Amino acid sequence: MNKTIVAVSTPLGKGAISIVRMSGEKALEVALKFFNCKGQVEPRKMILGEFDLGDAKEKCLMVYFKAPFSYTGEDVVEFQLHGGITVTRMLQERLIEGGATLAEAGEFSKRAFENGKISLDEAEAIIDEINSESEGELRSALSSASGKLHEKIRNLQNQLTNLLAEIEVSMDYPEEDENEIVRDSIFEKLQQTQRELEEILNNAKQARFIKNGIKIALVGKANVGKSSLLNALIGENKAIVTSTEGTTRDVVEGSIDYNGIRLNFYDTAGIRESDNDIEKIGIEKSKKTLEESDLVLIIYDGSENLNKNDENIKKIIKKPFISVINKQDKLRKLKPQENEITVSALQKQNIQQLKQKIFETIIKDKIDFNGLIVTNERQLQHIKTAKKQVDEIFKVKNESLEILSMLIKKVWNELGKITGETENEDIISVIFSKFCVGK
Ligand SMILES: Nc1nc2c(ncn2[C@@H]2O[C@H](COP(=O)(O)OP(=O)(O)OP(=O)(O)O)[C@@H](O)[C@H]2O)c(=O)[nH]1
Ligand SMILES: [Mg+2]
Repeated sequence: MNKTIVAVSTPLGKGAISIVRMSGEKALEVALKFFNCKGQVEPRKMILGEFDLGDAKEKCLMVYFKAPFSYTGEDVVEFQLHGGITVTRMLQERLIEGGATLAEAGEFSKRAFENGKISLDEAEAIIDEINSESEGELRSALSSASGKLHEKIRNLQNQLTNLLAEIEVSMDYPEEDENEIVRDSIFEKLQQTQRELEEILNNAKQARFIKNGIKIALVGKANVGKSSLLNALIGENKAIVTSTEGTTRDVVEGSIDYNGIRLNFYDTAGIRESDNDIEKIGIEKSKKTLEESDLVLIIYDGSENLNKNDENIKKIIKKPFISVINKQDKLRKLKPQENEITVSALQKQNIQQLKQKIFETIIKDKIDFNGLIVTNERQLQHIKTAKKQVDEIFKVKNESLEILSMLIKKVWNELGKITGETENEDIISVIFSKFCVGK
């Protein structure tokens, strides 16, 4: 028999209401040791009563979900109370005294999975939802929660099942030429699987942007206004600005959310020839930041003509970039070319347009929030492995049907690690341990 578990399900300290949740066979029994109310407790009906905390009594609401009609599929009791952290903790303590056990991280959802209430993929989407910081990420988590990825991977598994059946049948009729026809047909279908896996992997790149945000390096020669631009973009005076060349030495970071996507900006030391040791280190750091970024803003001082430093910088950049001509409030010597934008970091002109340009450059119209997005590193790894396994099969096209069949089964199993179809205890435990307690 499963233990009856308890946890606070709402973030402690935030919000006016806290929810304490219990799940397991003894949930109602434990609850009624402390909860007094008038009238009968009926499933799915909120009931007002008093909870005996020992020293005090707390007015609260209780609701009972009878198995299997609950989140976990077990008997569930939830208390809603208005008290702050202390009262919430006390209530939880009382339930533990009464026989419940403190839940481990993710245990509620693990039970929901074990009782067939949610798929493994949905469970992971719930983790993402809990941990997500920006709106875009949340939406992608929700879209996954509706089981889209799961459905897609299930379909791929079904395709493979059909293939396996086809091979199975043909092995019963081992005429030579028949076999060749089957082989062609197998590889034709396998190619479809390969394409679909590749498509999912391409989408995953976008998902990484949603989850971790985009790394944007601000580079340019000294004094063009990189630090001023960082400050303008994040709306905060984070980086030091002076009229002296070589002000910035360390990389300064600032982030904003734009259209639900996190933009992480990195202001760097101006790149130029320098004899100063500290500045040299700063310039090395700039180059490293450049390497790690997804997008680069190359900043020019529009009030001056381009010089050798500007040209050298342009040469070392091998990433997608946007040229930003700063100081448009001053005398204009540089005319914007295609894919260039003029701004004034000092007077905060065109900053909004720059953000929009950044957004469009990275995302273009590739992100489809309703589309299929893998939000999670573990799923991604399995899809990558499955794709590799399929690629390998193409390299051994002439192997016997038995061997091909075995290799295809391997792919099936790999995908099963996402849908939960292979029910390997190991992965299941790993996933659920990532939940916060109470979910
Ligand atoms: N007129 C005008 N001046 C600007 C603008 N942006 C920056 N400046 C000035 O240019 C000087 C250098 O600005 P910073 O932001 O420190 O330039 P930086 O590129 O970070 O310089 P380093 O860190 O030394 O490489 C300061 O005096 C700023 O006030 C602008 O849009 N218009
Ligand atoms: Mg600077």
